[in-house]
Amino acid sequence: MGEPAAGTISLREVADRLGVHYMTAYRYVRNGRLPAHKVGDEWRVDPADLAALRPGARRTPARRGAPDRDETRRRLEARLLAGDEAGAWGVVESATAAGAAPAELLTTLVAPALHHIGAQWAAGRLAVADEHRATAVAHRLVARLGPSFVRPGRRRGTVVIGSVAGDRHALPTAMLGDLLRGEMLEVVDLGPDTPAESFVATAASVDRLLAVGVCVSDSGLLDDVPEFVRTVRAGVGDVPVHVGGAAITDEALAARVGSDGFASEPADVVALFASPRVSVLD
Ligand code: B12
Repeated sequence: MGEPAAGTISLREVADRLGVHYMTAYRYVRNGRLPAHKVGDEWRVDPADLAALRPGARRTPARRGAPDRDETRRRLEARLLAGDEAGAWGVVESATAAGAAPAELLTTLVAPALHHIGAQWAAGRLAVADEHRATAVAHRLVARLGPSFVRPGRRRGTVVIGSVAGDRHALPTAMLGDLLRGEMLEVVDLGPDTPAESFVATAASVDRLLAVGVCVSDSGLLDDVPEFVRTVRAGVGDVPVHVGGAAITDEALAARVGSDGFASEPADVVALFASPRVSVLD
């Protein structure tokens, strides 16, 4: 068991300093309002974070009654990095209670938290272990939110999505899949590191195929993508093959790797897959 970091205080002391019950202080930690980390069985808090929690020092919401989106994202990010699923879910629930729809939870809360974690890692401020721990919790949040995207009714058609061979990122297609399901599309998500042949075989096995989506997060794989897309395209006939994700930064690059379309904003991504120009298949 590690030693508490110098200067940090226990939750009991937090409760004393705030003049609240121990369980109230604990709730602040679990719902992400108060950053804390665990040493053995004990939560430790930096007094600077405690000062920021005091009413006088609290951030003013952007709009009266509206939760501050950045603040909520920061709270979620802290819980992800602490590996605290219950606390992270608490943040998601409080955003839901404040009116956020499931798609908004993914696009304005979970994805931005992950993007920020990625940027912090790239800047050398987080270790890869932190990123792994946060991703594991994010996977569980996405899984818990999954059923809320499924509605009864006729599907517009099927899309097959997955990450390009060699790309280990699984969350982008999991989240993209839910956004598309929420728009009445049937989604087959092949997950990370999918061979081109698996895209082809799956595409041949589904009803009313509308489009294929290849996700590329790691730009180190970009050289292989044009050949990959050619193989997929040769196997799926006239169906559009879209390439997107963190490594596909603009339209020109999308075209260069052989994509039929480009979109980066969530609403445009959904529109790209649900585009009427592919409705001939129905
Ligand atoms: C979690 C994570 C990991 C985890 C993945 C675990 C898992 N099970 O998924 C682990 C630790 C394994 C990992 C590994 C690596 N990672 Co990483 N990772 C991330 C991180 C933090 C989050 C990814 C994520 O889930 N994002 C959330 C999703 C929802 O966002 P999104 O991908 O942008 O998707 C949205 C849109 O792009 C779009 N979209 C997604 N797919 C598609 C497809 C189509 C067709 C379309 C139209 C749109 C679309 O819709 C989504 C919803 O809006 C990102 C940071 C980031 N900016 O995303 C880095 C990031 C993607 N990783 C990065 C890197 C460099 C790596 C490594 C190379 C690091 C290394 N040296 O080992 C390895 C690569 C391993 C490999 N071969 O794949 C870089 C990539 C930079 C680049 N473009 O090349 C990023 C951007 C971090 C950074 N800022 O530098 N990573």
